[in-house]
Amino acid sequence: MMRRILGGLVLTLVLFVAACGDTEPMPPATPTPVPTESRTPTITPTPTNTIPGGPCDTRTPAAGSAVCGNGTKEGDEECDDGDLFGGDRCAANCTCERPDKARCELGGNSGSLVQGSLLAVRLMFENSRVLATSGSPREGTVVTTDPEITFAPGDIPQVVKVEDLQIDPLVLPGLLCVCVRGVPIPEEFGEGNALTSIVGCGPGGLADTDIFSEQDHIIEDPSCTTGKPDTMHPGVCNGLPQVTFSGQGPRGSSRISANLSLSILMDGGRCGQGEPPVLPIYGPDNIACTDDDPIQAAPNRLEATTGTAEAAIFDLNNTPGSKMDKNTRCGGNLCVTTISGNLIDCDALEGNSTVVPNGTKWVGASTSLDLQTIGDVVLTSTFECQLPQQ
Ligand SMILES: [Ca+2]
Ligand SMILES: [Ca+2]
Ligand SMILES: [Ca+2]
Ligand SMILES: [Ca+2]
Repeated sequence: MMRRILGGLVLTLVLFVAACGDTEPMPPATPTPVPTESRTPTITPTPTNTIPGGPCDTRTPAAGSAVCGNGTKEGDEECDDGDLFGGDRCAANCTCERPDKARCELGGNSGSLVQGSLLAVRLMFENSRVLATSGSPREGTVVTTDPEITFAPGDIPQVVKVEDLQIDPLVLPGLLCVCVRGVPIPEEFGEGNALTSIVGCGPGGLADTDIFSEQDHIIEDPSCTTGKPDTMHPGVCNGLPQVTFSGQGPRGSSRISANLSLSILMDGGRCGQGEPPVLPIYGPDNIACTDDDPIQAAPNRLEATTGTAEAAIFDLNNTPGSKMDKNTRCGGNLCVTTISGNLIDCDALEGNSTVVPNGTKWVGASTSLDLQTIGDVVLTSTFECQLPQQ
């Protein structure tokens, strides 16, 4: 079981604005410069791997046991470029990456549900897609230079380049426009990658496919060294978001970790469409959600799975003993704090690596505290691959 602390808020400010409905402009959440990237309006099939299907590492493998990431091609390794990152032709499990990308059109119920005690708001992803670069499965367990990282037999590592994460802005009509961007973390995901994932296509499936996110609004820490001072409730120390991974998913399970920035444009939900005037928040190019926009929020991590994701908040809204979980109410109905995904059809995936099979669904659940007006919220998100009907 792996436990770790996540940095922060995901998608949160959206709901604050959605809820309050007043016209006061909201200050952007810690606007920080985002590394260079560009929004790609149309799909440009230009894989970074320019070696079409052939071997990406022509060295003769050394005999003996293989350690992936040591820079030496050994045993059944197809390549070893000395790192454990993909997106650079040699995947994290030391297999050559496929030259074609696996495409997922976000459809079906793809979107996010943001819930506070008093409301629930749904935002949908439309016209959005993800193109993943895949390695290949290996027959045995892959041992790597990092003892924390191994691949079970049949695991397929994938990455998504920043330019291949094409999420159209989320619009709340009459209120605001949310720009969603992938932001690379080179030291964790590899150069230029905004997302990594593993698909467990071996007989043993995939470990750690259930995700539990919890946050405690009041923690006993007088100097608040293990939490964050609560700016809305002086004297209160907020616990940090905690994420726990557990369980063992069957063949076809997958887990993803993405680094996303969600910037909010207070433009009445126009998102750059329709009649002028053009707004200063669209930047010099007068187009919403491009690199020159003056507001670009700091990125946050999003963990998602084809298994089950659940979230809970304790001492909800600074009230000792109160909580938000699957047994409490959000906006009059039971809160949706547990959400389940759908497995990948590994046979279909391996038969046609350019398309992620229809119905594949990743889900995530996260928490945020002290959103202005609506207080603490649980956010559930769905990423479902649905190719349009022909
Ligand atoms: Ca090696
Ligand atoms: Ca590599
Ligand atoms: Ca507490
Ligand atoms: Ca712009």
